[in-house]
Amino acid sequence: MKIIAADVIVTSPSRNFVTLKITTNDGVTGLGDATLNGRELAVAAYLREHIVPLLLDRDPHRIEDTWQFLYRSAYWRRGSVTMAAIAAVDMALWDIKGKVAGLPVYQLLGGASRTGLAAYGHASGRDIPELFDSIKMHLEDGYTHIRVQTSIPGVRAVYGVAAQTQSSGERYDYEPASRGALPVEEDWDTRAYLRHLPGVFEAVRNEFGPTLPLLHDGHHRMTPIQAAKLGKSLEPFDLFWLEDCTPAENQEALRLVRQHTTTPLAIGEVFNTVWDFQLLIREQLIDYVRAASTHFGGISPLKKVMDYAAQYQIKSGFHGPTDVSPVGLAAQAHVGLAIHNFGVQEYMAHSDRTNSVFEQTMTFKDGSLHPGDAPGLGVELNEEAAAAFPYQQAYLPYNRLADGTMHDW
Ligand code: EZ4
Ligand code: CO
Repeated sequence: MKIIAADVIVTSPSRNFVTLKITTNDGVTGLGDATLNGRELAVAAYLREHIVPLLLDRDPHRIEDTWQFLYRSAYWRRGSVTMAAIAAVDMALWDIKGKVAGLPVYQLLGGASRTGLAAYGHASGRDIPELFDSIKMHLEDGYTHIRVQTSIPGVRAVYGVAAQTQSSGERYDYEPASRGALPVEEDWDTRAYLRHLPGVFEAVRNEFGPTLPLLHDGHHRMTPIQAAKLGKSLEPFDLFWLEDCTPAENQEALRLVRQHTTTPLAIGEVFNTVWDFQLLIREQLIDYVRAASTHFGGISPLKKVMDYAAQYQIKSGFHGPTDVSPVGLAAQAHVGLAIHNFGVQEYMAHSDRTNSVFEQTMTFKDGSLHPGDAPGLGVELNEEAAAAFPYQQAYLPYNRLADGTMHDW
């Protein structure tokens, strides 16, 4: 069996997605997600110009060898563009192997370790009543774990807070897909945030009781000592996790945070490789691995990092925002179903329009996510539907402090 074609499809049903489709001489096709939010076309070009020519005539069954070949032969290692491109190839080859075997990918990874995946949804509110409504709506939708993000007095726009009131089943975008030529500028004040957040979690616990697992994303905005202070001040509210409390390029910062708080920590959505987690796992500085199959080189390295993490009782919490396509989401759902040390899956649900382009066997029922039992990943791209939604330039927002200083968004 050999690869006879590899096509890169860019489509924007609700937001931009880059998909690699590999075709074999037997007519089997496999899909991979290569979406890098805000820098999509760089990955599309990397694939088209530098990877597609290398795939032709290769044996699609040699997943590990192809991964190592693409990683090592580039010489210039790691980086989000390279690793998203390699991820797409890896996923597409697992998809093909599953289809040829007649098995869903999770069966090839060792079979199911559970009946389905617990998932967390994104609740948010500009004030407490709106936040409570959003939490109730997510509970009604079946979510068993809830991420809580709120506005902060004095700050105009905050990451993770929907700008409009949400209603059940309605998709919202707090991090556009803001169509336009330039990224949107937002503001930030860490001291105001640290003062405000504990009271929000106290109110949520008072309203919803002690058992509901609550999560929060700090989105890389704090210094180590600020993160330590926040973790400590949230301890009475028993968070499931505090995510990205510091910009984790400085991994040693987490030693300081760890010394001060027992609030569980989740990190790694912007990491690209197994090696990015080496110190954090070895020193047990985190509790959850936040990698996404799409930005991490695919299914193969995700399985490897989780097997390493398992030795330290560190669990998965794979990154599943809507900028990970249904293909990327399926890829990590298969891993999550198979590994022993699954924690929780982030699940925002794609728009109906996105789901009309990516036809899926994935189900979310009674709070449990399942990739389905179709051979391969369980996602097919409707190319005719995809063609109706051409690429639209879109950037993530960015932050400035009150005095104009750039800050992490
Ligand atoms: O901001 O994926 O936990 N989830 C997140 C995401 C990221 C986006 C960036 O494209 O932090 O919402
Ligand atoms: Co995050």
